[in-house]
Amino acid sequence: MTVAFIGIGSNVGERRDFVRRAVTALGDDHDVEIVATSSLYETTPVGGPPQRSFVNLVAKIDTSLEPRALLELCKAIEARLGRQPNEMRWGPRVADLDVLLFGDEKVNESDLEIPHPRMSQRKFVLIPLLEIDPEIADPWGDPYSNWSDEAEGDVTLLEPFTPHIE
Ligand code: PH2
Ligand code: MG
Ligand code: MG
Repeated sequence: MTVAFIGIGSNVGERRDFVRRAVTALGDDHDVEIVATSSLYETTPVGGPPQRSFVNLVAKIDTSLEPRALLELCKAIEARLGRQPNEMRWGPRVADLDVLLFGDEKVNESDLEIPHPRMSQRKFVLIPLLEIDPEIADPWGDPYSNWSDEAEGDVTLLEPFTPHIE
């Protein structure tokens, strides 16, 4: 089993519901156990066109999947929640699930980079991540708390996470 962190965001429709449903779907997978979830945060969009603010959360999981299988699971959940393929990069989305960290592993492939290559520049990732695990460091031992002051975007606490009830 490996501890991994997944960043989840939504800025279309019932944003909180999409984030909750994404967490539920992750936890429903036989090979994933949700260990902790951050609060829900309202966050200003970073990059992309002018668009609605996001709701973001980070989930800490324990998984027996390999990184690529975890990526495929994230994509399948996005599709199940109604995400359209070929949408604009960094544009509006009902659900985005990104593998942020996977144990101490480093992955450098064209469609999968771990740690997530932009996570240390983004408050909407760092603030929820540090809420769950204030001591968390990258695979080279550099603590993510070093980055949170200079990172981009504004982040406001919305509410604690409560699971989605079907
Ligand atoms: N996701 C992006 C691009 N910009 N901004 C915020 N606030 N939250 C996101 O989840 C987000 C973003 C690309 O996936
Ligand atoms: Mg993303
Ligand atoms: Mg993504």
